[in-house]
Amino acid sequence: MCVLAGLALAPAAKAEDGHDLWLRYRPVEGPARAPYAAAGTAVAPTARTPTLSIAHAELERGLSGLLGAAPMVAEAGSRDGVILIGTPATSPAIAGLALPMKDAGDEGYLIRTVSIDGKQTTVIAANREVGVLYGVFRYLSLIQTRQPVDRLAIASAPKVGLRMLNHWDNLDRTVERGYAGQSIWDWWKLPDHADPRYAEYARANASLGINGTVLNNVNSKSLSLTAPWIAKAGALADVFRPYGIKVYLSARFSSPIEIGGLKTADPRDPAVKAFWKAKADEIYKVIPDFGGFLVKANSEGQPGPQDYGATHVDGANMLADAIGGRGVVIWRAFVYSHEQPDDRAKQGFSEFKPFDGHFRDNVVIQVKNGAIDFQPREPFHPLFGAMPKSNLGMEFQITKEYLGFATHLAYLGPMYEETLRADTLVKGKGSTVAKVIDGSLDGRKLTVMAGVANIGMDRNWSGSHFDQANWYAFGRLAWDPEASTRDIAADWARLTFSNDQRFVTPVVDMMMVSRETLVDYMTPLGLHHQMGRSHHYGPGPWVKGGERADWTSVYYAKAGADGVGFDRTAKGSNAVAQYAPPVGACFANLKCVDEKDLLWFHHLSWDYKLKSGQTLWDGLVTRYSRGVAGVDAMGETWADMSPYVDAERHGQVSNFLKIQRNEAQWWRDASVAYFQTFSRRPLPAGEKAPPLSLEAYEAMSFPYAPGI
Ligand code: BDP
Repeated sequence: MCVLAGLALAPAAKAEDGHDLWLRYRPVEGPARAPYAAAGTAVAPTARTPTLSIAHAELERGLSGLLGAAPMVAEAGSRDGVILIGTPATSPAIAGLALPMKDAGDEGYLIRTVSIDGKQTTVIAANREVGVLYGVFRYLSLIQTRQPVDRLAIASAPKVGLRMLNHWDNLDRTVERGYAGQSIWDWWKLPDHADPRYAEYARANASLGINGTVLNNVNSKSLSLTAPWIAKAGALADVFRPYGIKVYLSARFSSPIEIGGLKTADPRDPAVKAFWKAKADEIYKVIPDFGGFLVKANSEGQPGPQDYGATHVDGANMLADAIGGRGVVIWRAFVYSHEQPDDRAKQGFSEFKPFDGHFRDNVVIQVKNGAIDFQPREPFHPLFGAMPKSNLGMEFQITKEYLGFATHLAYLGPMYEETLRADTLVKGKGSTVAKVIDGSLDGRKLTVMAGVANIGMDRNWSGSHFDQANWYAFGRLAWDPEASTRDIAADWARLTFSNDQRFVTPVVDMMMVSRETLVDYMTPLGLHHQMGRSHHYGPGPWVKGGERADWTSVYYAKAGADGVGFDRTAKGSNAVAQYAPPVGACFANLKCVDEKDLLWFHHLSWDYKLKSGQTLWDGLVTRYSRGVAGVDAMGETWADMSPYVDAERHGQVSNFLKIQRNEAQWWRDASVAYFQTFSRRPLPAGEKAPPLSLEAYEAMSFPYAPGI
């Protein structure tokens, strides 16, 4: 009785746990509803192929959720307001319309308002069935975000061919750098039991146009390439196939030894070649549309061709030959070795640039956005634009390993956009990273954008509600690397929370500054790699010693009595020389370099004068504090949003913002305490001294930090 009474009094915004992501299809209410009701809720019969059945069901689900109408089936042309979906091959009615289908490309779609037998009809048409599914999601999102749908003339096609998630999921269901619970792959019960989450996962990704997923960690185990595990991957591939998603596997380079009984994994050895060819054949028997291999080789202790005196080209091409025309080999450029004393930022370029033009056509070199490692801010990787005769793919990190795990609110759209819009200048102005990635700069056909997934078993998938926005933004940018991340944020906020402009405007503003706020309190002015050792949680600017210098913070900040920063000019490591001359010259020139990258490229005295007129020391401290104040501002904005968000989600975001506030303060205090031991200067006026001693910050330990 009591429970029922409580339910009856429930507030208008019903509790939500975030599981529905941006696909909530909550009813359109009030006057906004009428135009949509007129535009149509009747869906014409659709050919019942696996993919078109999913598209049809999604349309019915969306319309009935949004407009409340029981979807009616009506023939196109039988009345106004019918929606017709399909391909020219599956629908004679669509074929008869003679639409400019080439505008839809291979995977895209057209959405058009047309007249059929004098009746207004909405057509969602594509050349391939998966394009119809993408078009259905787009159509529904128009209603979800309250845009008109009565005179549509949309054509959209992805600019990047392979739009992929990389899961760093282990076979025991832990997730390397995962902050959203266990891996969603319940390997133990596969292949016999397919958890319903797999189809939900595929649906969510298809709604963004993501068309590939690497199931297992780049730090991989050979076991995943044995028959029982191939069968498990095959069961997942069967679920994903109708959603247009291909399965890929990370391949451990030493597998010929570990599971093939060979004494070597030398890529030039005929037995090794035969092993991989047979392995590929075995996989293709189970997964006929297998996407291919992702390989981390000779990086951070992983095996690779260099173990045998062979090269990345030998390794990648050998695997590419084993796969043949059936798929691709994605070979990561994230390589560095502690035996190599040179600046770690230079090593990827130094190892790969000389091989430009040597890789097979079905090899893609996957390059992280920056030259170190997914830091809160990095200048774009110098390999972009430097290998015009090779397929170069982008690797972004969606999971926030270095950006506050799941509890810091940081919308990564602007970070991705910053890299994608960076101008390499290799072919003059406008040679942006986006144009390298979409292949247009160098006429490359095989194009890739990959994101390291932030998905786990948490009900809200991503560990926090706002981290869903990073998955969403990644997918949208993979479709169109030149899209505006402000527009993407606005769409996401509307889809996920509310269309009320009193919500959308402040929340989008908050999202757009959130990553800069985080940079301020973690690594202002181009500092990088200052986090805690190994788990990467919290500040650790004092981290030094241990197995390798380039895993320490002191290697990167080089703080001393004389100043702070990593000199990458000609006087230092000369990493600037890896960029096209005008770009490198600008980075090297204190008058030209953007202050946001200052200490990435320069080692400067504590008294160096910033553009503001402040000294470097004062500017550093005030930026840390500005970051903390920025989190306060986010907390205030969010507090005002309670009328527009259900209490459950509002409460979780509020709590996380409190965690973020405390940790931002900790970052600021610990960093100030540490750097002050070198600057030996007082804090600028009005700045509070850190409450604890440096030793106290250094002594903090976090043995159970997640993600390792
Ligand atoms: C680093 C992560 C590590 C990954 C590595 C990679 O800390 O867990 O294995 O990147 O990308 O940032 O291979």
